[in-house]
Amino acid sequence: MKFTSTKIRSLLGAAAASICLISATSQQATAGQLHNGWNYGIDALNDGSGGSSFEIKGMAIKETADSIFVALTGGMPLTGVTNGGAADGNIGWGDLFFNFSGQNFQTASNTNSLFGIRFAGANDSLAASTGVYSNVKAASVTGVNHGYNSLNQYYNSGFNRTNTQGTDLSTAQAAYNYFGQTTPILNVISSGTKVGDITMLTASQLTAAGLNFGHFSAAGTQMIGFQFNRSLLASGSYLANVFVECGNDGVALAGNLAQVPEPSAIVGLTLVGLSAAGSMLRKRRSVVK
Ligand SMILES: [Ca+2]
Ligand SMILES: [Ca+2]
Ligand SMILES: [Ca+2]
Repeated sequence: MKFTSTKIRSLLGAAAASICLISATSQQATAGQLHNGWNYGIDALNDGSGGSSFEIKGMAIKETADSIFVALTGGMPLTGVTNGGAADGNIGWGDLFFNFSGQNFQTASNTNSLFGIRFAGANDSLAASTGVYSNVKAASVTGVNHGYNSLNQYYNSGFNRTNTQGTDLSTAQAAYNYFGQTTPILNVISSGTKVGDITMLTASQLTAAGLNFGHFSAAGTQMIGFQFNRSLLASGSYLANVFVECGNDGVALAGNLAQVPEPSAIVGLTLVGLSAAGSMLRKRRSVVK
């Protein structure tokens, strides 16, 4: 049998295609809504208490070989809004959490098992600076931000809507099961270990990376995004979530982060491909001779 270079290319192409298929499938296993490489959690468009500034419309996450991208949209600016009822005169975003533990949020918090990301430098987070934190415990700052003391109080005030915490925690009961019903809304990092920094991204950088909340009719007036090193987070199924500082709106997103390949594994895979090609070429040469 003769191995032509076309045949070798098609064999290697098939191998590459099957690797892509595996990684796409693993993300799809637990993701809500995938579009153009981003995993979206689209929030109720009418559950922001206090007006359009407090309305979250959605969260999206994208994983590449070396980075995690996060995007948030709605009416809340990165620097928050002026509010006389808040202790610091400002209400803004809380911190973003990733929970890989499979436990509910309070259990994960009590065992310092959360990852947390402070992305809003002007908020009331107890994390010292913006960045990615591991071994995180969470705290509530709704009380000093003119906010709700529990999800129960928020829903009883008339904000119980379908997709209350996005499409992945769509009902009040699902939110109670995960966050707790009458306990404080834990929305900032209380303690943890800083493991790395984040890089803020502009709306045009996010668009260039394939982000499109408009596909879900969920583009807000504010677009917030950032990027950080893939290796800073764990792998596997996660639930990510963020609330505003007052608890007036929140959104969650379920997904799956692929196993980070060891550098040696990538080299190994490449070597297997090269040696397979080399062996085919050698065979071809021997046939030609
Ligand atoms: Ca909302
Ligand atoms: Ca504040
Ligand atoms: Ca919400």
